[in-house]
Amino acid sequence: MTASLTLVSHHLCPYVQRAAISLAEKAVPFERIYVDLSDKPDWFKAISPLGKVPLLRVRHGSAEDVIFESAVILEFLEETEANPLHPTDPLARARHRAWIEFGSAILNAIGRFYCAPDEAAFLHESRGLSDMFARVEAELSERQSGPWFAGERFSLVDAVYGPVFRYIDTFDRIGDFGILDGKPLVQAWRAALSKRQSVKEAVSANYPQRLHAFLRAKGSYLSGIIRRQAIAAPQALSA
Ligand SMILES: N[C@@H](CCC(=O)N[C@@H](CS)C(=O)NCC(=O)O)C(=O)O
Repeated sequence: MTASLTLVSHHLCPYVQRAAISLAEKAVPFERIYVDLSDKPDWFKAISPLGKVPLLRVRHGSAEDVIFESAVILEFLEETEANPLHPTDPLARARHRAWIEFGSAILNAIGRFYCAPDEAAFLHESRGLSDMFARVEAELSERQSGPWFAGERFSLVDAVYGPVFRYIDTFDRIGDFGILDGKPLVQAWRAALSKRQSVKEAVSANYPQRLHAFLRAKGSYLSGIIRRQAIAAPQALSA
């Protein structure tokens, strides 16, 4: 496709990352610009119907279209760019789309986990997350082999779960919450994704520090744990 693409991003957004990973896997050149979601510029409000990132600006000649919603952006890239990341079989493709949706549900659960106001809510959300990953473990156990969700071929499901596991990396630096305990296939998938170049390069180098500062400022139960750790060991978590 001969269009120039701009991915309107935010440094921490996992939905943006899935689009960046897809573009990298397809070797499609694109520009990336960042917006401050706490102070959205007028141009962004004008072109983002839901006020959310990611947006994909597609410029062809002097015309421009804007696509919103990450799942739609992924599908658009599948339809317009080479190097497919969806399987060709319709049933397999439907299953992949369903697990992408499940990945979004996990992201919502992660948001509830780090926003939980007190210990009871926090434990409830961590159990909920553990149960969701148990479902993923069961799904992976149906596959013949790794390293990716569907075996040898990296797919859009992988592009979605790479950013999911990035949260778990940061949570692990804060404490042992046991979310992935007893889930060896999920752990192996997570390890493979953390080494994939497109996944690594979907965020900037200071992403862990940014996410850590974001979580600390939430005023949640998790923020309290981070603050107490910072008092006990001032250097440990900022590295
Ligand atoms: N369903 C949307 C979710 C995107 C989303 O939630 N983006 C967040 C950042 S990760 C956002 O822009 N939130 C707007 C805000 O914080 O005001 C998608 O898949 O693109």
